[in-house]
Amino acid sequence: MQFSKRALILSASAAALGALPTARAHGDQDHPAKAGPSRKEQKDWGIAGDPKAVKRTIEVRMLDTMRFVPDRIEVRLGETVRFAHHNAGQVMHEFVIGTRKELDEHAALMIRFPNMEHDEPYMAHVPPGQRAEIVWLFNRPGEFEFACLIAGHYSAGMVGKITVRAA
Ligand SMILES: [Cu+2]
Repeated sequence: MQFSKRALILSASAAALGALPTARAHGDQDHPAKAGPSRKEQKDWGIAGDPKAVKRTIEVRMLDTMRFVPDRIEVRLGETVRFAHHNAGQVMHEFVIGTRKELDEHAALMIRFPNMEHDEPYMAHVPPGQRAEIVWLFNRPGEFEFACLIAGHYSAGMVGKITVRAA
């Protein structure tokens, strides 16, 4: 399931951009058998964190006004953060961390394929009234975003910023 989604993203990116992101294609070929939420893959915005390393929990509420509260988050480089999500709304919401470019591409796919299943360690899918959490290690500095990629939500502004600062 994950592999086919990744293939879908790669082929859609290729169609959109006219070129494959070679680093990613290479990585997929090297590690074809690894799948599942426990997989640790270095991304530009960090890597799946060890729950034992968590020293800080950030609560994030998801609202049907297509907003996250808070929508600005600052972390230190090297910090492992537990995000504790609460969907306070009546519809499904998601929390997906990424670069602006990755989220833009993924959101476009979600509009074309609204029922596409996707699950990665940097995502949470939270049904109405429910809670979820993810643990993420921010081991790359920079400006990143988090977004709800459910069709229509991202374009309605369901997005926030994460700044990772070197100490
Ligand atoms: Cu949403």
